[in-house]
Order: sequence, then structure tokens, then C-alpha cells
Amino acid sequence: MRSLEDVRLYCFSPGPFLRGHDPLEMIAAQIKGGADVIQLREKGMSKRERLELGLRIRDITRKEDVLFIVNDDVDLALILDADGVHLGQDDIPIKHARPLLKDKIIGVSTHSLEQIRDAVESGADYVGVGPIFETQTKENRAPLVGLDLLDLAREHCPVPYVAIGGIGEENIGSLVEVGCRRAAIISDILLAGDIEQKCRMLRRILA
Ligand code: TZP
Ligand code: MG
Repeated sequence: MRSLEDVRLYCFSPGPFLRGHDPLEMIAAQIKGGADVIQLREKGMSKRERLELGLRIRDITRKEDVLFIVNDDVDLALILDADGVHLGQDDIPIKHARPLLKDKIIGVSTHSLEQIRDAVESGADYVGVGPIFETQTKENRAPLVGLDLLDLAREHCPVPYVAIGGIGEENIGSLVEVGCRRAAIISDILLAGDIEQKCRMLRRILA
């Protein structure tokens, strides 16, 4: 299995960016372009719809040796035999999720150095750090943390950390400048005319 250390490009199921396309085609294009992770993130779907899409994502990620992470739902992560789950600050705390998930990956969204430290102390396998830049994708986002928190994470975060929020072709180089080579990107990829090419280009900068 691909290790978290090696993750560069962290990608997502289409969510609101589906716009009549085939979700599996959009996911396959991201994988072809070098996605290391696919996260099932479908806030608008029923749990049953998430389960059905999740089964198909499990299938392709297993075949292609890409990590499969489920957003929010610990139970779905188990049912789908995903590689892990991603939890926000308002989701199930790690101490309750860990006994169920055992050695599966648990990632946690963080918005401050204190939250990074708490997540690591609780046993997070990786943390998301953001929002780095302005984004329209997440409703009720936390205040922007900017590149400064990535700078702090480089010094103080002992587990892999993934930058998120408003990252795209025009600013991804600034992550690398502060030593961060892991980016979670939604809209810049899913709105691209050629998703595979876009991923390839973004990943090359992180490599
Ligand atoms: N968490 C913090 S910002 C964000 C999430 C899920 C959305 C990132 O989406 P985009 O389109 O890459 O800015
Ligand atoms: Mg969440």
C-alpha cells in the first residue's frame, strides 16, 4: 500500500463539481494524472448514495494502488474497507474512532498549531492544514491560515501534513517554497477541462 509519507496529490470525488459527468470517469482521470489519494467527500448525497459510489471507488483505488479515504463517516469507512477516514474538528473525536478503525488511517482537519498538536497527540496519522488560500468550495470554512501555518507545521508536526484550501496551478509553487509537498485540491482539478493533465502538472510541481 502507498504510504502517507509518499503522498503528494490528494484528490476527491466530484461532489458539487459533477455537472452531469460520470463520477468514476472523473476519479479515474485523477488517478491517471497521479493522484495518490481519493477521498469520498459527498456532502449532498444520502448515506446510501455515498455507499454505492464508495464501493466503486474502493474497486478502482484497490486496482490502481491509490489510498482511499472516507470523509466524516467512520461506519462507511469500515463497511467499504477504505484505507482510512478523514475527520473534521466537529466530527467523531479520534479517541472514539480509533478503537473501531484499529490500524486504518485517521486524518484530521486542523486550523491552528494547537489543533495540529492535539490531533497528533490523539494519534492522527496525518493532518490537513488549511484553509491556506481563499476558497469557495467549503461552506463555513475556518479563517484562512495562510502559508504561515505550513511553516510552523514543517517545524512542529511529526506526521505527514497536507495543505488544503484554494490551492491551484497559480499558487502551488508557494507551498513548495515553505517545504510542503502535499496538497489536497478540489476545484482547480475538478473544474479543469482536462483533469488528467491538470493533475499531472500539479503533481510535477510537488514531486
Ligand atoms: N477544507 C478546508 S478548505 C476545503 C476543505 C475541504 C476546500 C478545498 O477546496 P478547493 O476547491 O481546493 O479550495
Ligand atoms: Mg468532516
